[in-house]
Amino acid sequence: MSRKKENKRMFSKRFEKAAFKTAVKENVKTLYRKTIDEATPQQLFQAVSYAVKDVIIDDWIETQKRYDETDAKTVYYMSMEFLMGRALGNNLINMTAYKDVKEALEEMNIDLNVIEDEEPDAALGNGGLGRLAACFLDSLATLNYPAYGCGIRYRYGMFKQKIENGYQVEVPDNWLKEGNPFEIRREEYAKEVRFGGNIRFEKDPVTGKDKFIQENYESVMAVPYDMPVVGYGNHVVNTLRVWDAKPITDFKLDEFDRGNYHKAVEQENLAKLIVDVLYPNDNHYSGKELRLKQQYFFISASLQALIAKYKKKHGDIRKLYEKVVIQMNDTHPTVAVPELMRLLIDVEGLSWDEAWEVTSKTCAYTNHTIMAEALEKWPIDLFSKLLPRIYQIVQEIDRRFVIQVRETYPGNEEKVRKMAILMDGQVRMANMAIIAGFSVNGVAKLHTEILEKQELKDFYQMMPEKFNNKTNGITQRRFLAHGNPLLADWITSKIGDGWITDLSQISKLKPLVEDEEARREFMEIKYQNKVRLAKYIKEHNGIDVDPRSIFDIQVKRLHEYKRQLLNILHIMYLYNQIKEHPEMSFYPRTFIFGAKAAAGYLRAKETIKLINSVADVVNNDRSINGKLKVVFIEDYRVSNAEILFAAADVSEQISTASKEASGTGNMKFMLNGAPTLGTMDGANVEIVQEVGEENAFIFGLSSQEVINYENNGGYNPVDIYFNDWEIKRVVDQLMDGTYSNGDHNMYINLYNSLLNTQCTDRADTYFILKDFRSYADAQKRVEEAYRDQQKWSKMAMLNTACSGKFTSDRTIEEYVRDIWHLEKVEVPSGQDLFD
Ligand code: 475
Repeated sequence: MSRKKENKRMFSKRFEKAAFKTAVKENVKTLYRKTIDEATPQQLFQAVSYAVKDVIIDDWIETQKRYDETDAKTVYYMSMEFLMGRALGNNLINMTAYKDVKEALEEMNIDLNVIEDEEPDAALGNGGLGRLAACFLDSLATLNYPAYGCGIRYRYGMFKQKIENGYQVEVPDNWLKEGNPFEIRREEYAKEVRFGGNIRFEKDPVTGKDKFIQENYESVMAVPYDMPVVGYGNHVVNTLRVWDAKPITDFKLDEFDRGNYHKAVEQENLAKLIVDVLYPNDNHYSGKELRLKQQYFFISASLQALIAKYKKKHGDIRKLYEKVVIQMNDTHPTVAVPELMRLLIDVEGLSWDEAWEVTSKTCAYTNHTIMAEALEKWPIDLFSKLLPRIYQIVQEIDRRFVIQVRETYPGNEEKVRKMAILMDGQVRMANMAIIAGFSVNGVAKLHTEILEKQELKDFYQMMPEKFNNKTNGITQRRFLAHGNPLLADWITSKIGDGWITDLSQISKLKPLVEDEEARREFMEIKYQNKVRLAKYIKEHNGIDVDPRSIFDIQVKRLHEYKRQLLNILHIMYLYNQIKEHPEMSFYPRTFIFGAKAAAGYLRAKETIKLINSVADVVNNDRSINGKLKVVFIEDYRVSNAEILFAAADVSEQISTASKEASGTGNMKFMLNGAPTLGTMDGANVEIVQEVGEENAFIFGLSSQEVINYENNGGYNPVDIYFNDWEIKRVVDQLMDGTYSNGDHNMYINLYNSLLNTQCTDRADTYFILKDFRSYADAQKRVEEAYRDQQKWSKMAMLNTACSGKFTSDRTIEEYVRDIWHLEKVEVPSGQDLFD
């Protein structure tokens, strides 16, 4: 039997173990001229992955063929970020072959978990927004919807974080160095992308139409790499298409530039630079020219490819929106609007009005943050120099829109000032996305309400029909089936495996909450997962933590609004109390952090140093008998996140109310049975609604209270500082050398951020001191609740049982119903066809 045929059979309904083992052996031999026993773990990872890919390929071909035959409408999810994590384990889960493969490898003396650990995370994203895109791709494939993810194949993804002497050090993430077994380079679909130069205007002598010719530009070739996105148990394989750049080879240069050595070198440099590295800022705009180049690069290439694909089957480009919908993941891909206009007008020959109809029926926009510093506003001179033709189109979109505003609100120039795209020398990308898109959505109920009532109020008033909410979700395939196999198997033994593709079924666990034996089993699994994490911590940090202590975990990007500082200040406060009252009863606690700080974000980096310094002091103080441990997990990323969520007792979701658009980590903790300790912010609100306030620990200002303080003033942290001596003591400990070996300046930026109005426009911008007491009280309630293990186990189990709403499958079905209007396409298995 050919290897291909063997592979096809081995993952079909009955797993062909022998065929699989042969394929792995053959791969080790052909790739490395080695036997299984001689191969390194990395070589085994490659060999296993190629065997798996071989099977995926058949379903991939079949899926694309079915899409073609059915001529189904397709969503293009445009995103600068796809935080995919590792592929091998997830692909095996979704192929429903994980256990079989694990067993087969065991028979060859290979540990699948060890092999999985050889795979670098595909970290092509920062945090929430990028991971959401990855969860959406998983759900789209699992729900049989035709979809492409379109993005950039960064040579370097999110930096690796090392902790040296308590400080974050960024190390380049050379994730492709061993090769990526799952990707396929598609040279034949390469597209040219042009930057800069000038636009010459001509009238076509024959048609009399205006023609715009770009001259003296620089250009690069965009070359796509396709990565398979495997649906769960349905033989669907969708595509994540990420673009690489290569220089235009000499013969393709303009006539004018042929033999221009200098220009050739320049284009080579541009190609290298453009896809070199992911910008590591989360919830933050960096107005760098290279970033705009990246945006236009992948958008232009993706749109050219999508139009070419459409035209293969369809004659009338004016009906594009019937077969294509483009979802813009925040404003980063918003240049899709004028680029689609350009392609339709300049290349396809449509009139402005025709092009506008197509564009505004094709593009939709998701907003992910209301943080002012994240708003993309490009300086007009930068924008127009880099994208001269695009800028002309933006000007025309703006001109026409402003006329409309003046018609709607005669004499109200304030409206124009607030809503125009071009204002004060800037191109406001969000305004363009809202004006051109047919849909504008927020990512949680509260977030969407804040958009409608505050941030985007004027747009909402003028075009309310565009606005809608799509509460985020997460994929239970990765964050339960793969990340927490013990709990996954237990749930399946109780309620069947329907939850894997229909998470609403997880509510069937609810009656079991009253079953003492079930609760004991549930807690035993949590304990085993805590042991697994304790082992990880011992290996990576050299710290002993007690799996019987409360595992209190805050893992997410480091940002002031997420308030890791509140968490660590509270730990300092607890430590003071334990030292002062050694006799006081105190349930042992392990506080665990994981967070990357943007490289240039000073206060964020100082917070990391503070956490590590507090960890040093507390963990080495024998007088507290191990009651308190603090652990900072180095290089928090998707792969170790899976271990952390499974092991958590308490989920820290403590952002300043109104600032966290949704949060998705909160959902991953809930799914894994960790109650939320949090503010009424983002999706926490909906989590509490599902699980009941008595099964969460809620504290702090409401979003309305925060917004009122922001608008009217009336909060002065100095009052709290002087009236609450315990708070004063911890704040002073930032400066007195307790956590800095006597250095009085180490945390000065943190100290000033809390108290000093000269350093920020408002002291304690994120209401840390204001919420401190309320947070400490909530932490006290956590301790009391945990002491009652019967009560706690009910709470924990109820969190899992009530998490059904937060699957990304539900989110995707809502996008499909309200925005994308796709139809499901069934894909027969290879076996049904050929055997
Ligand atoms: C929100 N990232 C979460 C999540 O909707 C929400 C990346 C590059 C440049 C600027 N910003 C980013 C974000 O804005 C981001 O990750 N936003 C997050 O999106 C998914 O759950 O609350 O903070």
